[in-house]
Amino acid sequence: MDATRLPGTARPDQVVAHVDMDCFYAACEQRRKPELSGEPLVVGMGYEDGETHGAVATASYEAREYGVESAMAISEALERLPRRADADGDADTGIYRPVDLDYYESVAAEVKTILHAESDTVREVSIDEAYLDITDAVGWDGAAAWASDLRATIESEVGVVASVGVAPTMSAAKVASDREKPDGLVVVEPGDVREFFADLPVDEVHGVGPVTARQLADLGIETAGGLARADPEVLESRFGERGREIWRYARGEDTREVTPRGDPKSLSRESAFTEAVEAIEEKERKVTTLAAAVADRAHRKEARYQTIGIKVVEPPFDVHTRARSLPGPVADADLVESIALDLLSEFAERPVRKLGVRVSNLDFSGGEQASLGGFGDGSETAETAANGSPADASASTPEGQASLTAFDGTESNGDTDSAATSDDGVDDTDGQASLGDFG
Ligand code: TTP
Ligand code: MG
Repeated sequence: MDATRLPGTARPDQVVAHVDMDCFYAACEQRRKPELSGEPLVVGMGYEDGETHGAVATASYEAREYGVESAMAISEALERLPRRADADGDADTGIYRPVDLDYYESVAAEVKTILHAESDTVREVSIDEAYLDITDAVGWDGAAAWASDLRATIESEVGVVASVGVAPTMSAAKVASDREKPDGLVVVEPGDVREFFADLPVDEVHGVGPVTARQLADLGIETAGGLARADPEVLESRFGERGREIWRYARGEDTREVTPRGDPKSLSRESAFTEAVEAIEEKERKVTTLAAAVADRAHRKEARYQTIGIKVVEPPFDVHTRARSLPGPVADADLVESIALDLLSEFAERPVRKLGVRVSNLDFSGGEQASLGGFGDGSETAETAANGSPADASASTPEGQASLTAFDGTESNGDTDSAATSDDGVDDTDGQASLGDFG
């Protein structure tokens, strides 16, 4: 399809995808306890088992049918959906669980790794949400099929469900991902943006909250289409500069481009086997390929790294991470390979369905820095590190330098910030989600 120029879009052919996980914290709980799937499930912040304090972080879509929603007091949620007393379960009762953020961040990191494999331009905006610029990687012709494949990959590889919106602008993509939640996919092609917005309630326009929506209703504006047709002068006099901004958004105009923030905290590649593999040779082959790919990625980004790690997924979703830190940053593909293989040896006998290699503790200072005093000597460090061979996350290298990091989970937070709990935590994981490329 030919790209149609829209007034106010940053690039005429821009293709933006917005990915947002469905009832994310609840979905994570359901992944870890499949018997919770399909149940009314409430995840409470500041909530403890059996108590009534705290607030709803999220609720499964089954629980939402009882009127339970994010930010509601747990006490109120309990009135709408009483707590289930025993495992057999009564009708019209729900299961309540406390938030386990470390776990959700580890799941989010797996999703983000897949997203970073899809495009070089990914902006993570919250734990369960990201924008991707797929203009070059996919384009309009393949956008719908790509989004459908992406959703399938996330569900099969991570075990949680994403809704995806694809549109020519960030604001339209965000609205689109929300449109058919849960389990939704909406593609808004360039010529259709105005029409797509026309009948939406005005509070779905980016930048319009409940207060502004009420004020707009006073002006007789209830839909995005109505807002788009309103006089921008009137809006500006009423709401200031923001008035013109929401008018533009309602018209599908949005000049923002998807920009990743900051330098990546880590670089990684991962790849799944079609089915679980036990043979060590096959695992080693994959780790060798992944190690080379990660080292190459770091080379292209002019990054040196001080920590080298692997991720091993045992079926179904049992994620193990091992890492080893060096005394100083290096850029050495052989070292990435030898350490990764050494870390893998612990899993020689175990069934594995997915492997990953990651470098972190990145240094972008480039070659101008003073000599590292031998830290760059790969073979020597490799030998030392290989001898150290820490077999689990509590072990340390002989130099006592171990800062063992994880791809996900609590230990990664200070290091890779991979779960992107905030806007500025960008983990440029460059994962390999497809089976073909490295197989
Ligand atoms: P959202 O994406 O807003 O919500 P969600 O993923 O639970 O549901 P949806 O299917 O509508 O996308 O937020 C992501 C997570 O952030 C959510 O699972 C829990 C957390 N959260 C809170 O802790 N408090 C809140 O008020 C909201 C809105 C979300
Ligand atoms: Mg969500």
